[in-house]
Amino acid sequence: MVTEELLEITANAQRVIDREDRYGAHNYHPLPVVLEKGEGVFVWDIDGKKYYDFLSAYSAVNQGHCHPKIVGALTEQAQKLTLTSRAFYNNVLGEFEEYATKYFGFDKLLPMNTGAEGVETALKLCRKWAYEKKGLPENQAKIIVCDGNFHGRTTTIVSFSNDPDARNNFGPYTPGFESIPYNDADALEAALKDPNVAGFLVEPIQGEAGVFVPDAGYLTKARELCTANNVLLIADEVQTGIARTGKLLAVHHENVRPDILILGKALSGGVVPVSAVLADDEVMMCIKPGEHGSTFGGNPLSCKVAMAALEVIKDEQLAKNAERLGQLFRSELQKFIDGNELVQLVRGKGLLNAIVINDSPDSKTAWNICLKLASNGLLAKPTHGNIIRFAPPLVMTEEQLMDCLEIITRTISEFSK
Ligand code: IF1
Repeated sequence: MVTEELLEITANAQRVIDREDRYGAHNYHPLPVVLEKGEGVFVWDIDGKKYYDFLSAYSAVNQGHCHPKIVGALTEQAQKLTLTSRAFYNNVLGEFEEYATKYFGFDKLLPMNTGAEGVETALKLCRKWAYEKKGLPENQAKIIVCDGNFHGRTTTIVSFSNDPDARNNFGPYTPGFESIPYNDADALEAALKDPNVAGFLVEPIQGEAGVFVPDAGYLTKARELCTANNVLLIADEVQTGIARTGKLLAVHHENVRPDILILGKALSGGVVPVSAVLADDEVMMCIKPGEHGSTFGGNPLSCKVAMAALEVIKDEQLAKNAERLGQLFRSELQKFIDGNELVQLVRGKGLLNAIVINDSPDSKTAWNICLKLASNGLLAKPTHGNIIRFAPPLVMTEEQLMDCLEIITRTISEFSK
């Protein structure tokens, strides 16, 4: 089947797509849908067609598109003061730091902008701590990462990626990283025998790899091993955090407390880029004035937006909603899968879920299903090959979820004939 049969591309949309093709870098391959408006769980394209958003901008709009409370905080602060740089104090950053450190339970917060900057900050902080507190020999600090990881797109971060698309021809690569199999506590235990290990960077659920949920107890074991070997446990909750998996943080499913916590995406509700690294004084105070920073990091506009975004998570009990609707989503979809050959399985936690299509990873089936889903009014996108991620905003109601399940099962059935 070709695109036209699966999804109509109007002349309006084609014009926009062609213009981007002509003037924009080709660093993405988007679904041929041109969006113009978003509100709550819905988005509208330039022709006024309405869709359920089942990607949530990769879990950045957990609070729903254009949440009035978050946009209100943005517009109010935007008319007062947007950016001072950290050359001076401003009256908002300290308020955000106090609010967020108490919200997540850490001594201090270092504000940045993108998730990748948050990860880079955590890596630098871990290395600094390793030399200045653990006493590792200069330039010998090693950080353990997991196969299948996705932590961003900087040259250091892709240095420890094993995804050829993310890594190839971006060398020379940053040294000091060792990759071990994900969800394998024995492999971690073996890797930690090296006395030069400074930290273990891990996603509590691997998002881009295809929503891999580790075995129960894996994070607990990782915590114990890191503590026993005086190694920092670094949790990348950029995608799994902020209530996405049915708890405020995915590590809370096992009551695990990392030494360094990385947040991003829905920390701002998808309104402006906000990321943050949280840690206790023992680690955070290793970075001294002038040793790390960012022009926009901690700007008053972002801080007000982030506080509003976090308030919405609490006020609207979005973690509880994600937990309840996630269980409903997986159980209802499982009933369908039991009678359908095309879908192998559904997996996930809270409202971070994925289905695996019963076809070769390089088949177009998952992509074509997403084209047809768009035609039927629901936006989702394959991660790798034959895996489709389903991650709607956490403000979804049960009725809307059931409506989406009808669209998903009807669409897949159309492919199964
Ligand atoms: C793309 C998905 C990918 C992340 C985790 C850090 C970052 C991300 C766990 C960096 C970013 C985004 C990036 C975007 C696609 C999307 C993504 F898993 F969310 F779907 F790629 F894996 N840690 N994830 O997931 O945050 O710098 O982007 O703010 O790059 O294609 P960022």
